[in-house]
Amino acid sequence: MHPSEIQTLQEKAQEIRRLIIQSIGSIGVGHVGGSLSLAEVLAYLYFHRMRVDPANPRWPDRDILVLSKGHAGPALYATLALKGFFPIEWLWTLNKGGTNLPSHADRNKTPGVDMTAGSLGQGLSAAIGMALADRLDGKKNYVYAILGDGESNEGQVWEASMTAAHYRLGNLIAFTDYNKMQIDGYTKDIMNLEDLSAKWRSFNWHVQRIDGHSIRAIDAAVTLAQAEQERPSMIILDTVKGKGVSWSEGKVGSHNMPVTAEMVQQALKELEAVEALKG
Ligand SMILES: Cc1ncc(C[n+]2csc(CCOP(=O)(O)OP(=O)(O)O)c2C)c(N)n1
Ligand SMILES: [Mg+2]
Repeated sequence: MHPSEIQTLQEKAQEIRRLIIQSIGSIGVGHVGGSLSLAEVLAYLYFHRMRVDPANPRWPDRDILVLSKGHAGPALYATLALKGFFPIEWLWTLNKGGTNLPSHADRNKTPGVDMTAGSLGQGLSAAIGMALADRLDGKKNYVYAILGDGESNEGQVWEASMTAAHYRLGNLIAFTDYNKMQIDGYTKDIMNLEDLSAKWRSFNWHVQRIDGHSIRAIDAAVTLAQAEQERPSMIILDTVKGKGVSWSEGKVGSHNMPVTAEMVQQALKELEAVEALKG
């Protein structure tokens, strides 16, 4: 990837972060932490890798993303709005009465959302169904799925893991947003996942573990994952919950938190400062 492309995608990730904070700020409370940790992977997928058409959200040959950790809806909405699936102004209706953007992703409400989620543990199974169907139809697309580390406490994730490997779903690329925290505390204390790479490998997946905030690393990993055609891929993203904003970064309390107008202003300054440093 050319350095200028990486720079552009890093800036896009910061833009996604600013919109996440502004949209959650407009209702005053929401899932900040697990939304901010996804900014780079979503920027990369939607602005570099996925074949989608904002003018035709249900284009049958598109690449698909299942955001299994559906509570991070605000991150997906910010990305889809920037990509042109719907007007940016919709973001200021987040989770309000009559909105098209409920706090958890809903495919029947939001253009560009490919799967409804929020009840944790189910998204990978849905992604497997889509990947199987698309392969049967002879499509050349990819199905992506994003899981949480806390979500991976769910038994259904591991049933799905076995199933995807059994059916040799080379067109399925999943990510675990390994931000080390979940709703009630640190993942290592609640249900230790380690050795997470070894677990997925033993289920016969192609596994990589990378810095989930590095566009370059994400690009290299997705490229390798696409080259693997006989096995599904898991890309474990080492991330930081609440990344990019001092009042949320690395804080368990950022999971679902109040966001005041002052906090929005502070966050916007911090996120712009980072961009200026990089530029
Ligand atoms: C089946 C189910 N159980 C419980 C919840 C409540 N819940 C919402 S988010 C969350 C924590 C998820 O942790 P993680 O997957 O690590 O998310 P992230 O850190 O990315 O926010 C829980 C328990 C839920 N949405 N679904
Ligand atoms: Mg987590």
